[in-house]
Amino acid sequence: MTSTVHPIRPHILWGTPHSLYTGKARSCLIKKGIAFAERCPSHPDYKARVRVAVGLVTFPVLETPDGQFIQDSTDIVTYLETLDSGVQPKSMMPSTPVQLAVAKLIDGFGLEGLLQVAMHYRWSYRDEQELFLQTEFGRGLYAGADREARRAAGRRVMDFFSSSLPGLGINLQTIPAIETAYEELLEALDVHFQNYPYVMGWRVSIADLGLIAPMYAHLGRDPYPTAQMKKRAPNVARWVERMQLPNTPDGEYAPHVADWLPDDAIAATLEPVLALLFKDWGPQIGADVASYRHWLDALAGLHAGQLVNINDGRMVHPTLGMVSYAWRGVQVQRASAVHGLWLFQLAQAAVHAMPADAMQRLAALLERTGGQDVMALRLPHPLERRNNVLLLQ
Ligand SMILES: N[C@@H](CCC(=O)N[C@@H](CS)C(=O)NCC(=O)O)C(=O)O
Repeated sequence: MTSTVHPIRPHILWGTPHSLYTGKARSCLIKKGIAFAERCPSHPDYKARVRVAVGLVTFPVLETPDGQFIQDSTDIVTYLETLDSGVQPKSMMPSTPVQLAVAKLIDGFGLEGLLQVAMHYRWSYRDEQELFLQTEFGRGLYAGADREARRAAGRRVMDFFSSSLPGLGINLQTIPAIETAYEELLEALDVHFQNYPYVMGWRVSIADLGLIAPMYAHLGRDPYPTAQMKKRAPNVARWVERMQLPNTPDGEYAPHVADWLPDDAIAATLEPVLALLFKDWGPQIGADVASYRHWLDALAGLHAGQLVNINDGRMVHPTLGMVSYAWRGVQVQRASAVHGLWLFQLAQAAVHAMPADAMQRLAALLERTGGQDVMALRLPHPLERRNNVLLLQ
């Protein structure tokens, strides 16, 4: 079903420049050419209307011209796909089966699999970017002209976010592996973006939107990691810029048809990226699936609509407790990420909907990229997102 883009009131994107998940929603609006205004939570309406409607202190939130408030960057993209301007040629969802499944997988990898590295480079190098971070956190909270008041507003919330490092498994033992994994990913992406402007080829997709979340606000905007990205992988830095531009000034590439690759093909240069996705996100998904199964087994009775979280509270990042797994020669201990399971489920749904011939092509791709075991993982019970939280379906 399609609805009409409101002619007068624009969409309002509630979020901030330094917010990881806002970056996904913003790039989607920009690339679809949908008029929108962006507002920070410092605006009085955030507390009065947005927070109340969403039931959580978080962003991004998309306020639609007809008065809906949509939280979650993935739900925002799903909604934007239903608008008139979301139909071809602006849809973010590849129309062929293997490309769609791969794009959804990369979407999830960006949003959850790369959260750890994004938070590491923001907070482990805090001393090198303290003033920037104070100003950026303050930008979301203080709208006045007093520079020191903005920095002070930022300082007041920064410790909350930097304290999330242990829960993400970021510590002195894991940091070398986190950095090596990221450097390998940058290298693979740099080669890919030398060949193509977008993840799935010549046209932007949901894969770019998931990946831009960590790659913009943290890794491509905070001073320390941005310098690393520019020095090591300038083609990735250029893609980050491209994702903020409405049309595609892709004149740096040889003449091309601005579409996904023909015949449901996956670019050869994307295969090393997928291999890293399975290697680096796979162990986390495996541990999270096991912790979900364990949690379900311990429930007295399972009922649809039950909140999937360690306690009964509504949380932006629900968890079922700590998990532990081996990864790149270290033991990672971190909070399980229920949201990552939901994103993995969305990718798997695309796999299960495939016709047999596509499944065969996907199987060959998984064999080449080491993804068979990861894609064979099964959630013990489907998750559902409703009323801005994750529930048992
Ligand atoms: N799944 C949500 C996550 C949103 C999110 O984590 N937003 C951050 C700001 S970028 C936040 O509100 N963090 C506060 C918290 O974790 O409690 C989405 O995709 O929009």
